[in-house]
Amino acid sequence: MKVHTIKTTPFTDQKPGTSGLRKKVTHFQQPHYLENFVQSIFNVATDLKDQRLILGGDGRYYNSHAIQVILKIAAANGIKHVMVGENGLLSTPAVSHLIRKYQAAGGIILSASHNPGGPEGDFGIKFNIANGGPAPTTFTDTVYEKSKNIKEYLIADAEDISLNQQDNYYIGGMQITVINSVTDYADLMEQLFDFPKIKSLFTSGLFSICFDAMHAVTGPYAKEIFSKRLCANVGAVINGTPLEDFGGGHPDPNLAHATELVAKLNTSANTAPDFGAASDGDGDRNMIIGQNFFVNPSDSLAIMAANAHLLPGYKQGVCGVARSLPTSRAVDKVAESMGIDCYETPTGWKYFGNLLDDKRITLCGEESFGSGSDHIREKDGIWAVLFWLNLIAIKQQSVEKILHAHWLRFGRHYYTRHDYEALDSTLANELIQNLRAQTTSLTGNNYNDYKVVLCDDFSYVDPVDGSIAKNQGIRILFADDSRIVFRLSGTGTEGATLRVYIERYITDPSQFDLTTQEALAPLIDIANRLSEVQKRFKRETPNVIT
Ligand code: G16
Repeated sequence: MKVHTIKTTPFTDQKPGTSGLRKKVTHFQQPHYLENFVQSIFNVATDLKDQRLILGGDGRYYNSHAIQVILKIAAANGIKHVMVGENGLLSTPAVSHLIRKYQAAGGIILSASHNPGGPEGDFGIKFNIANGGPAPTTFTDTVYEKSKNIKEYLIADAEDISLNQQDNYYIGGMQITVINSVTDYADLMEQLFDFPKIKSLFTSGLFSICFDAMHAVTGPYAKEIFSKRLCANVGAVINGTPLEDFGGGHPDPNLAHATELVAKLNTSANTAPDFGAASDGDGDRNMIIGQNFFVNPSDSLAIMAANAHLLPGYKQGVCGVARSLPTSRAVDKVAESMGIDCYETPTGWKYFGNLLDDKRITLCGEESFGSGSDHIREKDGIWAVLFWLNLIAIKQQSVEKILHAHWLRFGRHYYTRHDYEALDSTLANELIQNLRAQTTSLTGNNYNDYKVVLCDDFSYVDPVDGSIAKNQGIRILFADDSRIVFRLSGTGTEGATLRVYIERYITDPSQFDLTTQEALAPLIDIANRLSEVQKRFKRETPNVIT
């Protein structure tokens, strides 16, 4: 094998965010940009040498090209074996599972998650470590440092590999196995859930599902699992063919973007499916909806914690739970009643890894449409859908009934997130700094009926390795358990995105049927006043409300 050593100059902006390096495709297309970052990963992950690597992505534009480049750089850097998904497709949860199942030393996932794709859209690269989870900040910070000083990268002189056929190939001494993207993952799901019971739900003819794969990676997984293995109704999977530009859509499973699915569920016609769900670009997010009924992701996590013991894969019970800072505290109430620990972590799935490895938690989740368990080390969209289907098959109740019963037992956390996108980064940082400067003085203040009892900039000390993450978000806690959190997104590719998270806890059942924005109106007003968001950015309303 001939290896070329290519001289290069560093880029200064290869700092991974909340979840890997995300940039516009056109940015990645600059000469050496992709190669520099990949070589920087190999320069840090030296334990990959002579080991196995898992490689795949969500099928977005630039996926196939990046895979061929990475294979050649991997061969030149002494990797022994790469398992790559057929047609370059692997969902993020599937990569996490494959790393663990085949004892790989790591995995590279090509995705910008829920961000739009296509030549004008976004692209991204994530590195996962041997436990199957996202690389911790210590790793990504070191990659960033290396990228700022890189002088050369190594690349094998080789032909492109045929990715559309399951087979073994070689670049020099490195073996490449093109694998079925779905089978191993589908088999794992079959171990965790009661497939015969879910199947009988569908074959009864009384229950139907609509799953929106949003022309992203989960299409093939959904067809194999819901349609083939579980014999779901005709039309169970929509937008099931992965496309490089996601069909021009925005593959983010929320009410604003999964409009086709929402329209199917929010109708009085008797054609409406009983259950709706969607997943994102790389298959780790999920949205769950019933007929005319949206399940808030924070509530979904709480429902999972309260009911997991009913499902075969979790019959030993839940040892502990975790949620990210901005996720509502609905799961905290469940943990309290179960007498188990509930951890509050910064935003980012990587913070759950140590808690899962140390067996402190079984379930974890985030408001950003992510939930998962100790079965892998990523959030998992299809898994969440199966969890709900299994629960419905056991309880024989609608999504709405399950939620109402939960609120009666634990109370209801009304919850919303307001996103202001593409803001001037300097002004956005100033807004946060201004709030940070007020954290001490706000405590004790009254805003109408709301008294501030705690205000700080959230810091997290990892209880397993003692690592510290500072400045993770401004949180304001009120005497009635309401909360407002402000932080800047770490996943955007254009300017800054301000996220404002607002929640209110209600125990009076006569107040369980307010609209969310109505229930939260006084707190939204306080958040706007404190942040001065309208005045600072001349924006009357958020771009996205979830
Ligand atoms: C990523 C992370 C999540 C995080 C989300 C939003 O999700 O994996 O942990 O909650 O971004 O992060 P931010 O608020 O910083 O934009 P995904 O699905 O995009 O990989």
